Amino acid sequence: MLIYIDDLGYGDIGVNGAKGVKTPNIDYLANNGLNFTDAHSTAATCTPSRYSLLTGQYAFRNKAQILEGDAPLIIDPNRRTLADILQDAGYTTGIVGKWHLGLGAGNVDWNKRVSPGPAELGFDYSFLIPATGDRVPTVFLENQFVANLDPEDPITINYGKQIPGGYPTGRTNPELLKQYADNYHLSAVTNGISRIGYMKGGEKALWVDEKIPFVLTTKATDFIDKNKNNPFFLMYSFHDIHQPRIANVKFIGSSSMGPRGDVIAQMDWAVGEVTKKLQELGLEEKTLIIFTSDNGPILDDGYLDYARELVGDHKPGGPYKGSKYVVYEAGTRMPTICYWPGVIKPGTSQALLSQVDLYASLADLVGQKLKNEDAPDSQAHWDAWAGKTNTARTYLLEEAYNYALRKDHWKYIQPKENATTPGWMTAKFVDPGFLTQAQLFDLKNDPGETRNVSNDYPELVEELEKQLSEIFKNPSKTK
Ligand code: NG6
Ligand code: CA
Repeated sequence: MLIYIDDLGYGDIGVNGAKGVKTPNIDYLANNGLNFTDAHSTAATCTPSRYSLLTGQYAFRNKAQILEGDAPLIIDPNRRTLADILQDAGYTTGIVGKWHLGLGAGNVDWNKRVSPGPAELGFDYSFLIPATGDRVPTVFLENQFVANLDPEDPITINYGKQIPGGYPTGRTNPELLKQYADNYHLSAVTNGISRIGYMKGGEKALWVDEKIPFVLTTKATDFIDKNKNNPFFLMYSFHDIHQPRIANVKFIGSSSMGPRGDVIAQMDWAVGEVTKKLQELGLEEKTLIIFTSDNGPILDDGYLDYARELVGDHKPGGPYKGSKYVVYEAGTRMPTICYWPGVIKPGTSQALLSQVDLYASLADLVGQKLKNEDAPDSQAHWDAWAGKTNTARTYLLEEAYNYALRKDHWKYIQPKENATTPGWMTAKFVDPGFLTQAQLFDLKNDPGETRNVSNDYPELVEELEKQLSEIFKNPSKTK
């Protein structure tokens, strides 16, 4: 089972030093499993990370970027995905929660089966938030049909302009809003929250944000129940802790950090529910749980929920610099736990690993041979995920608005010249979106990336630059 959290930072869990919120259920997995200190998502944003996780291919090779809610599926159904591998190995496969990889082939009709989608990529079951919580359509899709859709009230969405008869917008009707948003998130208002994009219809199918954790957790535990007698793979892909951060009343005030902390507590509760389900069914010792996140933390991402003001001395990125979107370590260094009682010994691991490696590593675990064209950037490191060795990758690519390459404790950030940081980024970040200077950091002595030593090690910079251009040109699974 893969538990994939959205926008959770390295320092947002108790075992990694969280201050303003308690995460007892995640801490339980970490204390009784293997807690990784240097495991990475492939990118500092969602779509690219998910793309790499499922395909074993770096996102830049397919120009994967954050997608709007009406974008076509970005994974070619002919490509063998991680779900295909597990299906081929006899597992029943399911995904519950955030998708954000696009759906259909353009001009989607949301009132019919939306295809291609998860089924065409090897998932036997799907229950999806199609894109993000802050993008239309704000409805769930079950097996690629909008759940609870009234055929008399069909859905249309538009990312360009208001649809006649569409939901009012946050711009025209701010009095409808329960959480105010910036100019980029002021379109269709559903459930009192304005989103990116315009929408009409589907009123009975609209999700209620406060209930999302319960709906998804029930779908996840139902899937486990149904498959308790056969091998299964469940990807429980959380909406939490992405914005809009609208905690259920049960969790309001459960942290000292306002909505962002409260949805961390809510997410931790849901992790506890799925873990408990496995225990109840006696499946704990038969199930590998991987817990991780798709990209680094972010305080203000467009809604007025006072995350920045209330964070106190809690450090969402732990000791690391940067955030979601940004190439510094906190952008991709993820809270990561492997839990499998009886198989994986409790402890911590410093192994340098990327989520792109889960593909080949899990294929090894279930005995599936990869074809040459499968998973071009995925390295098989099951022994490292299982804690049998601390040695894993030599090189590791980090994708954001810049590219960076890790080699052991060294980190090289490639400069991006003549690039313009998007306006909404400059408004929000102290660190610019694009970094225009070459930077080299020695993370062993400077984990916070404060001293650029590129001038002291010109040969290393040259080697890492060369290695990067090699990765850009060729599959990197053997490097
Ligand atoms: C950004 C959105 C942000 C969030 C993010 C996706 C703007 C200005 N900002 O483009 O609100 O939705 O995309 O987050 O549109 S992610 O975790 O799915 O990558
Ligand atoms: Ca994310």
